Amino acid sequence: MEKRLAANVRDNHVSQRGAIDAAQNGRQRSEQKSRAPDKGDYIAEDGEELSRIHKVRVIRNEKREGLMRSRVRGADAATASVLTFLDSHCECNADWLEPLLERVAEDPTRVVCPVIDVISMDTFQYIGASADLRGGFDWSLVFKWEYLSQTERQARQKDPTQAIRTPMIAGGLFVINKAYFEKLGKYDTQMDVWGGENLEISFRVWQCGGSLEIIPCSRVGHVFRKRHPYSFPGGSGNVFARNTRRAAEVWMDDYKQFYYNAVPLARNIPYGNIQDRMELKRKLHCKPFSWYLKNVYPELVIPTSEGGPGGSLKQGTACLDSMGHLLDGNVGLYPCHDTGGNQEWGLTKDGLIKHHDLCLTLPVYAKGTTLLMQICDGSENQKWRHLEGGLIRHSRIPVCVDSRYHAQRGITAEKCDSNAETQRWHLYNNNH
Ligand SMILES: [Mn+2]
Repeated sequence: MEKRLAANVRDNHVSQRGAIDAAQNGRQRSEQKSRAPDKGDYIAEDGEELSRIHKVRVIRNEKREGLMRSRVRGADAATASVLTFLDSHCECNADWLEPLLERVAEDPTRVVCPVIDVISMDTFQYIGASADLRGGFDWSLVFKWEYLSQTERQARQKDPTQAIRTPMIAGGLFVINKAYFEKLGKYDTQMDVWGGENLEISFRVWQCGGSLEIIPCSRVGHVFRKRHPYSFPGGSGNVFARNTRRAAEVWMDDYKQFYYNAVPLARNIPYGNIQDRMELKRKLHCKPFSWYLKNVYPELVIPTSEGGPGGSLKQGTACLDSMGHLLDGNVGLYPCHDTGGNQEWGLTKDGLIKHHDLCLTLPVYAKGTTLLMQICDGSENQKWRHLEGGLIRHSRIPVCVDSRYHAQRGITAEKCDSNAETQRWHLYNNNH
């Protein structure tokens, strides 16, 4: 029984691999075709050789669909009770499948991945990867590998075969019960090309009652490439941000603001309609993102008014202070109390001066203008440069953040003057 199940699954995984091959290699195929063939050249149709393998079924999309819709199409066509998704650029190691199937057979709400070994992009050499890793992310919502904690690594030394709970899956390689995949809502098929779908399915599995595991007894090699070997209609950054926004909007509740703070440009990317996915979340009675953070990924640092990237902007013993004002309010100067709160300001690499999710903004390009706190939108009137000597100059016009009228009008932008004490600001990190 076990063996037959395994054979069926293998059958299905290859058929999906075919579908993905077809989708991902569409561009390559057209390039191949455009080359004038030499006499006697035989150019195989994409997937033709795969389809000669026993039990393999190749499914070709009529047009480019991207990986989410292609995978759903492969999954819909599969007949076995367990699905295995593998990128086309994988090589399975010995006995890779059984440990994965066992975990899913024991509990169909487990979604499991092998340890992903590295196949060299240049030489195809197979290089074993560390099994002390799991998948995580930061607030930019980009997947990253991270080392298990000291305690977890020690526990693993006692039993190196035990499953590793992972907050996120890399996305290219995993096994899932087919009925569970369907119940959970497959993939968000309004996502395009590549990216963000692993984030979305990871949040969904955890928040809706399942779990994600890496199974160290299973190893599959994967070619990690430096860039995508295909084009992204609309640009890879925009497609990735759109997909990621869809995941954040559906699954992260108010915590999505931390994503927008980390990637301000994403606020302006249209992400389409998410009603179906919100309905799915409601229907499955999925838990809130706060539950996920508390129970699955407590290591993710939540930016707060204490700690985090915050600091203060000092002028002698006085500090830049929001004076308790909120959106569209002006800011003032107040004796430093070094406890964050209204005096917590951060200067980002992009040149934003941030107080929580508000940015110090020059609303009009003119000297004498009162600065206001507005939603960070990455626009030019929020970009500043902290110069040597302490001046904070606007990126567009030669005005600097100035406190000389703070008692009357709040902090204003005045003609930059390196001799003016009222323009000299020092950024202090409150964490040290
Ligand atoms: Mn891949």
